[in-house]
Amino acid sequence: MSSTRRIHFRTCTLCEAMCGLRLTLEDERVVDLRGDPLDPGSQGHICPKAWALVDLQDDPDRIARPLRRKGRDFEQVPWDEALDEAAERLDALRVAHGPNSRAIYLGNPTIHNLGAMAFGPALMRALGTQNRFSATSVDQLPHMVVAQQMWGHPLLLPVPDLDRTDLLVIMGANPAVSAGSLMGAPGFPKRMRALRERGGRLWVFDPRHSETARLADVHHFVKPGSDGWLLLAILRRLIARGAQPPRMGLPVDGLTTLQAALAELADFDLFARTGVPQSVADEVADALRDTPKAALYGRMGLSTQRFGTLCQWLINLINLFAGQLDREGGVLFSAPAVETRDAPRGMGVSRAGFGRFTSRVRGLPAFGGELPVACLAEEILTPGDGQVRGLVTFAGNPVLSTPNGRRLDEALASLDFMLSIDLYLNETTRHAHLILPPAPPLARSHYDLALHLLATRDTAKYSPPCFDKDAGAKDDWQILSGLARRLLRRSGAPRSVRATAAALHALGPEGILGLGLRLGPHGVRAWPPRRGLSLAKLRERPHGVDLGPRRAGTLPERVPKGTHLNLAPERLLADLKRLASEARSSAEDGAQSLALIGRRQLRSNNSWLHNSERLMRGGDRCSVMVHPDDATRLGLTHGGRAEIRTEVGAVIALVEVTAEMMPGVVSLPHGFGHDRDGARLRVASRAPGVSLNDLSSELRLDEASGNAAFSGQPVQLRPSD
Ligand SMILES: Nc1nc2c(c(=O)[nH]1)N[C@H]1C(S)=C(S)[C@@H](COP(=O)(O)OP(=O)(O)OC[C@H]3O[C@@H](n4cnc5c(=O)[nH]c(N)nc54)[C@H](O)[C@@H]3O)O[C@H]1N2
Ligand SMILES: Nc1nc2c(c(=O)[nH]1)N[C@H]1C(S)=C(S)[C@@H](COP(=O)(O)OP(=O)(O)OC[C@H]3O[C@@H](n4cnc5c(=O)[nH]c(N)nc54)[C@H](O)[C@@H]3O)O[C@H]1N2
Ligand code: SF4
Ligand SMILES: [Mo]
Repeated sequence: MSSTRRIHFRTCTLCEAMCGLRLTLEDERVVDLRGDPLDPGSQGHICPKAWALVDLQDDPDRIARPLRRKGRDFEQVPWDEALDEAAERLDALRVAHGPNSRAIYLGNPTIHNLGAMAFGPALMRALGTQNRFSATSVDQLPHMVVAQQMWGHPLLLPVPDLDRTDLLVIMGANPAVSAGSLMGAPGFPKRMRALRERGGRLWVFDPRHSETARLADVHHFVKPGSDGWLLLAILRRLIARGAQPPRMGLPVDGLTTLQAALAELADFDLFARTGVPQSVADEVADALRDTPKAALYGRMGLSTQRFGTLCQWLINLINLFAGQLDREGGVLFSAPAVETRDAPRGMGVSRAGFGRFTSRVRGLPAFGGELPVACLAEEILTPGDGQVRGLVTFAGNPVLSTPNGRRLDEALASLDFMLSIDLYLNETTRHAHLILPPAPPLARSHYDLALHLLATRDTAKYSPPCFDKDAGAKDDWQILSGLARRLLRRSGAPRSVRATAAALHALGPEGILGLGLRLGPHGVRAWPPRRGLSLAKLRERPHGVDLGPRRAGTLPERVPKGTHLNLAPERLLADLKRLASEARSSAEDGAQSLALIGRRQLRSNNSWLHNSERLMRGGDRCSVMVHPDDATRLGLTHGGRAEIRTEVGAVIALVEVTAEMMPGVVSLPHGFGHDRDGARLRVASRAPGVSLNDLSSELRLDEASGNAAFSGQPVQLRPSD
């Protein structure tokens, strides 16, 4: 019998790089997977994680049917019964305790999922709760806050012009491993080689000599959490040398206020605060200004620290004063084929910024209609009016991914009702009363509605499903929409609201995408109709479409009408004062302690690809990295074990002694800790590791945004058996 062979092209949905994949199938089994050289964005690049898409498809642990808790176990339930029950139990909570008694948490894979992007907002509207949480507040919230405060659009984020810049300064990011974040950077090492070949330079500031630092011309250790000072020193040098913001095509507010606030700051000893000499800050400032094409970029290490928002504000200001904001070779705004002017609302993010409401227990402000996830556990555990009694998790694993995960773990066990829409029975979903599993990534269609906004090149690509769904399986969008419509019916929503939900359902993700493409800047309305982008056109181009290099000077067209560029928003000025007051009180975290930072690995993705045999080869990787001097002082040996303790908890991990670390800093990867009862993760539980977030405190926040401040948490280490 002859075998049937076919080739399938699609976009990888695992990270922001959006790599083009080329899969070869024989008799419906994937026998080869490689980068698609004709994909205009990734140009043939892929990373080892891509194979995990195949592993997900075949994983016997992946949930195939809805599950209902029965005692300590789960039983299968038919779809309609499961959806009806979910709606009934969520609605019963509304009737008894009001809409805010139900919370929702959206995890990171939501953004990589066409159906979830298109129908997540429908579920949120139907729930009508203020208790909305997501991975945003353990990730990129500061960037959104700063963009909203400076130019009124929380999702319009400047992205380095990687392929044209001649100087890239990276602080607190490791794109050689992560493939870039808020900077889709497939094939980052190759692109850095190209930078070097054209005479360009890469400078890295990181408390670890990371994989990215290894590619750099210059690497400096910087004390975790101290980058605000370094950035301040750079900005002050620029201004001292007479730099002025160039014309941006928008009225500029706050210049004198900003200059006055900077002038008011007392001088400080940069080296003592950061470990970086003043001369280096001066050099960075001068190089950013004197190199015609240069970009400063800061990511997770900066976003998730106590002054994360301040850092991102200063980065924008430095790029602006150096003449690199919205400039070719500097940092640019992407122009996706599906227009983003209304993207915030479309994606369920309110443009309202801060101040609409605050969290019940701690009074943390909501941003964009969402509360910081660091306060989710207390909202569940604290009795009283408005207490959260029901929770929906969608594509998230907050027990491992949010600060003080142990406390949340306990909180979840106390809920009246928890629904998880997820592929796995893991550390979080084990608490659910109902689990609704979607079809896996290779069995669904894809278009990146959000991530093109953050891409280093404008492209568009539609991927049809590679496999048919199993009989009786549902896509995420069908689950979200099905649940939303049931909730609307139960709560007696007006007929017009229900009709809109029904119309959207009838359109489905493809219909919504098709409309978005036609109405977007490259759609049929912009070009002669035959040449414009449409879904039909994308279907004919399986490798995707290149929309050309990104343009400079687009900020004025992209922001809401009447927007001024605000250099000195009050909230950020207040944060500058907060930083300065720490200088006076010298609030360094305990002298005896080390500073803890996180780490990402090439063969791992947050908390959820640890069930892939292929990625997990090679034993225990959840090691704590320690500098040799610290190891000697503390009596720790390479290959031995250490207890790592914070005010929140303690874990025991394998010790890796390495001069990669800055003295005084230790690093543990995040996303591990797969040893909890009731989870069904056969591969992951073999090398479970420990959870970094059993150590992080939910009280340690970037105050300006409410984002979790992971970096620089003080820890104590001692030898353990
Ligand atoms: N392989 C792989 N790729 C991924 C992921 C993954 O889990 N695995 N996750 C994806 C996700 S969700 C995201 S958001 C992105 C994140 O993408 P990145 O931001 O590039 O990734 P991180 O590895 O978190 O990089 C943070 C860097 O900051 C350093 N750092 C920590 N604290 C500080 C500090 O205080 N100051 C300075 N200057 N540096 C500091 C760390 O040592 C580390 O090198 O990666 C994405 N890509
Ligand atoms: N200490 C510390 N904590 C961190 C970080 C850190 O660097 N340090 N990084 C933070 C960052 S940047 C992020 S983004 C978060 C991630 O935090 P989360 O988003 O909460 O967690 P993930 O590990 O991404 O878990 C994803 C979940 O979605 C499920 N899933 C995967 N694909 C799909 C799908 O298509 N549909 C559905 N319905 N479910 C799916 C998986 O089974 C898994 O349960 O972690 C954050 N936490
Ligand atoms: S870099 Fe990201 S998008 Fe590219 S193959 Fe790896 S996981 Fe997929
Ligand atoms: Mo993330």
